[in-house]
Amino acid sequence: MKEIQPVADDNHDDSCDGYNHQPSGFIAKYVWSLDHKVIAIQYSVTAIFVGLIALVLSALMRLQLGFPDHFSFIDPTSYLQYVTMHGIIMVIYLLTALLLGGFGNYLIPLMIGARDMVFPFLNMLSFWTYLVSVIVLIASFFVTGGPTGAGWTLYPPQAILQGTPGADNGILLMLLSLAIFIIAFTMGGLNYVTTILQARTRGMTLMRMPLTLWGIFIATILGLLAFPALLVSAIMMLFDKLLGTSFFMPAILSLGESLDYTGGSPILFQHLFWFFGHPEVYIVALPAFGMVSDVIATHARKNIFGYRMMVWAIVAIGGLSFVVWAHHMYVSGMNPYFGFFFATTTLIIAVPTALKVYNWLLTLWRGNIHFTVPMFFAIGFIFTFTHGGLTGLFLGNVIVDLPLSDTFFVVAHFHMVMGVSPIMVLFAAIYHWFPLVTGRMLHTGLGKLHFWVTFLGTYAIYLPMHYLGFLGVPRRYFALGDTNFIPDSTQTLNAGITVAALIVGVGQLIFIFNLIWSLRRGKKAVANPWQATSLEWQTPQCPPVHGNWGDKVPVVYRWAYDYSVPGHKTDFTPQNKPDSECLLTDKGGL
Ligand code: HEM
Ligand SMILES: [Cu+2]
Repeated sequence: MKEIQPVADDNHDDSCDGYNHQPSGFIAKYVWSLDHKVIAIQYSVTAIFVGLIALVLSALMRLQLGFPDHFSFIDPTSYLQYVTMHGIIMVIYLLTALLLGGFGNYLIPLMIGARDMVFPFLNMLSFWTYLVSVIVLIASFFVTGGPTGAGWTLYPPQAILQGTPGADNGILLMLLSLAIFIIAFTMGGLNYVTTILQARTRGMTLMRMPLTLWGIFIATILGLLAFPALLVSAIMMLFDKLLGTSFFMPAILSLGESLDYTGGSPILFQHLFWFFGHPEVYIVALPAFGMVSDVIATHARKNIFGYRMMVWAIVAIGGLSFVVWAHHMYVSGMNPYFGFFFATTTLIIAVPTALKVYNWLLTLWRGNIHFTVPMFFAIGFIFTFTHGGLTGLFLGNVIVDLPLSDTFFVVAHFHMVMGVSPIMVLFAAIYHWFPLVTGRMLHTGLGKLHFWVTFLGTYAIYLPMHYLGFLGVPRRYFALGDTNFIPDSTQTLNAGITVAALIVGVGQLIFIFNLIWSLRRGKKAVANPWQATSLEWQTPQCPPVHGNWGDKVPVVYRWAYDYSVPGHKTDFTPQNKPDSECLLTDKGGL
């Protein structure tokens, strides 16, 4: 048998072979780039761009809901298409892509002290595949019949039957695009997991990693386990549509004629979809939890309260998120005993989740809080997340969920918990890491204005929406018509919500302006402007260049939360500083 030759361990390679020269030429540097930082920016810009499309769609829906009969170009068909495209773009093509493809790519190698991802080529391929999935998705606006209007949950049988908007081409492109997205995600995800497990620098044990990385790491594992369920359902539904199989299609009479389908199970689709769909909430939430922890610790100059608890809470939430999916299906007619099981597991998730909220608050408690823009957004997140989480506790109970299901109460709940909250963290993160990425600071005044418009606007939109839900206003409805159990006053409320939504929407222009303006004109950032401890801020050049670490990768001596440690020279001690360089006395300080 041939002997296996040991391969050189180049994880801790101090030489700079292959890294001391930047790729030359615009195309090699910015288009077909293998550099994780460039790929991260490509992912982020694409995600923000589609996110803006989804924002415009939400404004169109709100216009219709607030001022019905005023906008002739919005008809019932297009309303359903807006709902669907808005929902799916926000959840998958914006949040998942920006948090993992964008921030995951940028931060993983830098925070663990690596030069790049372990499979840079796969990483590049992941972005281009993602771009193809976005193009296929957007193409559905331009085909006959337009995009699908089946709702972001794409439930069969209606998703592929005549009568549903986009039942011919729109749904095909949607399913195809999702399949391509999942391929892109898998290429990126395997890379993130392998890089975190294999390429950490000397001294960077798992339990010394910043929580940002723990969030990204566990979220990626969730994605790798959950997305396949969506992939198979998308492919099976494509077969139902194109080849006439009946995986999800029961025998159906349509307009008096029986269709060719028989024997399939629509409920099976719901199980598969939510087996993906619920973990998806945490694929978005866990990276946000991680990043907000680091923002809070840095801007409150305090170590994160209960680091180990925080890590295990992330792991526990990740694990539990796979056994709660059917709380989205209480009204599906499944066996009532299932409801009992899923309500219990759902409520158990509240324990590690609440623990995290307490720990954020305890980190702030008596901290030296700097009211920077990232800190504003981080505190905003604690508010919106707690509010969204609390209504989740209600909806987790079968009895409460039954009357509220498919009303605006649900819309308000999930927007608070997985719409607004992760976006708050994304803003915190962008204001926090922008100086690292670009070498310039974002404008603080504009940032605070952006925060207040977004934060107060969010409450103006979503608080009254809970009340609409109590009144029984159904979701995914173009117009309410003469519904006599719904009072006329809901119309006034809806108009108010729309005005708030438009203000929030326009308010995002402040942010976009700030991004573009600061990129060229913003104040030049000093190295490590927030005086943070984690490795991404300790690169020899700021912003970091190709290969990240010059000719020597860093060695790690401590965790990422040595803030305000008594006996240390400064109120922050970077992870790569040995004791000999940071203690006040050489006898070991206190
Ligand atoms: C200012 C920001 C936003 C506004 C004004 C807004 C507004 C809306 C409206 C009016 C609907 C349709 C309600 C209905 O008729 O059933 C909706 C649905 C939805 N939104 Fe948003 N939204 C915003 C941001 C977000 C974000 C950030 C997310 C990310 C998770 C998101 C996820 C969804 C989802 C998943 C649906 C359900 C789609 C469906 O029922 O198929 N939205 N949104
Ligand atoms: Cu769920």
